[in-house]
Amino acid sequence: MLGFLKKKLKDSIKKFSKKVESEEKAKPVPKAKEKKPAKPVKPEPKKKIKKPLEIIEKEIEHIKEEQEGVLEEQETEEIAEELPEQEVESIQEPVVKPAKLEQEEEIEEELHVEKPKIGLRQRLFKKITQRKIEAADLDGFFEEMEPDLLQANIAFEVIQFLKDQLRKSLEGREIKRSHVEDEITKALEIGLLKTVDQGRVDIEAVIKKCKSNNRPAVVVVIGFNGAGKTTSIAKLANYLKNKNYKPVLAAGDTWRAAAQEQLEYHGEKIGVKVIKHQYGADSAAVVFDAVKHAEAKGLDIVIADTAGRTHTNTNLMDELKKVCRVNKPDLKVLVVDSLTGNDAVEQAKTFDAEIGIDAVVLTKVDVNERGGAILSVAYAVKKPILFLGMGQKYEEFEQFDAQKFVKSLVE
Ligand SMILES: Nc1nc2c(ncn2[C@@H]2O[C@H](COP(=O)(O)OP(=O)(O)OP(=O)(O)O)[C@@H](O)[C@H]2O)c(=O)[nH]1
Ligand SMILES: [Mg+2]
Repeated sequence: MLGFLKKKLKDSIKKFSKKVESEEKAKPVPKAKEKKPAKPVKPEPKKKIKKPLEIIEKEIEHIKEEQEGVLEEQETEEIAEELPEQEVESIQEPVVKPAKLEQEEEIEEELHVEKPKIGLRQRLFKKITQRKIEAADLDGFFEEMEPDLLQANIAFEVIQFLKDQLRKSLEGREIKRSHVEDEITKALEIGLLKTVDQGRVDIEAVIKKCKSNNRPAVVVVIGFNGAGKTTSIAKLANYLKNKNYKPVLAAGDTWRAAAQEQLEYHGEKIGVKVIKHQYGADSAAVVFDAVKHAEAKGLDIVIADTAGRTHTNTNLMDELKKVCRVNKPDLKVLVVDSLTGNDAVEQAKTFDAEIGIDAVVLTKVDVNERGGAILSVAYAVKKPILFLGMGQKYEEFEQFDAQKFVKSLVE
């Protein structure tokens, strides 16, 4: 489950931390004591060479970078300012270049350059063990990761959000090189959590609140064709029944052939009554009857099925609005097939805009390798995920735990 997404996240993190490590290897810092003995100078006629100022400046800069990392710009500028013209003229070009450290010492001696005040060892140690994360590092990270995230069905707006989150957490921070993998994982975890954790809906608390008002809770389940509404209704009823609540189901899909029989089949299996009318009947009326039945029998919750519909079907959307207007549900739950690609976000946004949803159930997560829809839908509608459908069996229905979900992606 979600193997593709997990693998892509892990690969990107590993690549990023390896890159930082390899930079360390690519720039070994010479030890101060490892001076190479200067080769004997060939007895060539000594020639005075006038070196342009910028060449000497560059030389100093290069030597210092080699020895102790990047020389602070300010220092170099100061050296340049203090450099008198005559002294430049007096420097002789060596015939055979001595070892860099020796060369640096000579030039510094000639130019009376002050040695760094901060201990070299400390500087070197800091440079080797720590690394500042720059904007370019994160750009590189996302450049590599973005196609994978898109392939995993993560919406573009979610990727942008993750980028911003990572920038906020990491950019400009000095991070121990040995901790890069941990730090980026942590930052990604926080970003993913902010994406998918849109609060909680405690369905038991809803039932209890309604019970204190002497009425059953009413839940209307809506969504696209074949998303898994009817199956999820049966799973939810089974879940609540196992917690000693008394549910009743309303066969509000009076439109699709065999929809009522399908719900009755599940009702029988889990031992929960189903209220139904004729096919073609008013869906709002079926739910209304189920609520009356629950009130009369002292039941705890009515869970209403509705016909699957495309979010662009105006007639069916109007029917759904009527169901809600007449029965004033306590929860309107949108069921989304997690296998749906980018369209999942569009579906969720339209259902929310038209009907106003309170929570989401994502189904078929058990057969979903990509997983992007889970992140994208939650982020798009900013509504909590209530359950994940994890299979065809009634008990394969998991209460959504955002932290656990995100941990499982990055661990
Ligand atoms: N693997 C898997 N299959 C699921 C899950 N949830 C639903 N299904 C299957 O998805 C198919 C459609 O499920 P339904 O519950 O009929 O979907 P629906 O939204 O009610 O469909 P319509 O009423 O036609 O709009 C069925 O074959 C279910 O068994 C799930 O979590 N995992
Ligand atoms: Mg159905």
